[in-house]
Amino acid sequence: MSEPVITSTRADSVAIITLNRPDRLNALTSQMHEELRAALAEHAADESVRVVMLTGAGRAFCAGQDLTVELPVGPDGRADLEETLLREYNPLVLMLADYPKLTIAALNGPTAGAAVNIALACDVVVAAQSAFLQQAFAKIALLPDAGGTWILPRLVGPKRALALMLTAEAVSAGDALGMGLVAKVFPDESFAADAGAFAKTLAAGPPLAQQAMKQAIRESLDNDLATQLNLEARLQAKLGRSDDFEEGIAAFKEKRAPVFTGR
Ligand code: T3D
Repeated sequence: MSEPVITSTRADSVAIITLNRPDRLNALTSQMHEELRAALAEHAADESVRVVMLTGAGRAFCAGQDLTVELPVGPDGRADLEETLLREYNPLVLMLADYPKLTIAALNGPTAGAAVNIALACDVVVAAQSAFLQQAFAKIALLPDAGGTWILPRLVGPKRALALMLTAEAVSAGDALGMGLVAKVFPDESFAADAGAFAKTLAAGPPLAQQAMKQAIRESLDNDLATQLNLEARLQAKLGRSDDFEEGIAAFKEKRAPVFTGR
């Protein structure tokens, strides 16, 4: 049995999944995909987990697919990349897109290739000052996968998305913040503590409302305004009947911090 390549730890209601192959800049392998999906599934089923944070061990977040492993080969003797995408990347991205907890990608350092798009599939991305995001695919004559061609034009617009893909240029954390790819940038020295504190703040938020926000944002991409207004009304009706709404109102009146239970 090979050594695990991710670690999974807990700090109260925040679960932290760390990609752990620092000598390969945490590049993704089949084993890592398998362990990652298993850890995500475990935290999804755990009622006490509110936020899952994904980060990297050592100096990088993740350098994308491990380019040194043997790739599946098709009947023509050439690499069969579709097989890997259908078996590993696509299920991971779909799992993140529909995940029942909040997810944070905490980019502690270089983030390249599919790792950028996996990070963007998380709900919120935070980055260390020295981190960068690089759609590195053009350098090896591929197109961005793991949902990159879907998420990037929606986040930065089609022209800028294409330019980032064509040039494969590294986007600094500061520029990524300006483009809306990253929500917060923290100093390198205090990154783990700052990202952890940020995760804790989100974990204290109202889980049902947070999930409703995720759903509304996701559906807004395909909805017209009237449909979206109806969706908001439907979701708000449910939230209005929740214990957490009562708690929010009570806490406001009593001038104290609310304690949300997700009910
Ligand atoms: O179906 C499919 O399989 C296709 C799916 C594709 C998905 C993808 O993600 S394709 C894109 C793959 N990723 C890349 O092309 C990025 C490759 N890495 C880099 O460009 C650079 O390493 C970075 C820009 C990320 C960081 O540069 P730097 O200078 O800070 O570090 P380095 O010296 O390049 O890397 C340090 C070590 O990590 C080095 O090993 P060594 O020389 O010390 O033994 C390097 O080879 C290794 N490493 C970095 N990236 C990968 C990797 N090893 C395997 N796979 C990698 N992706």
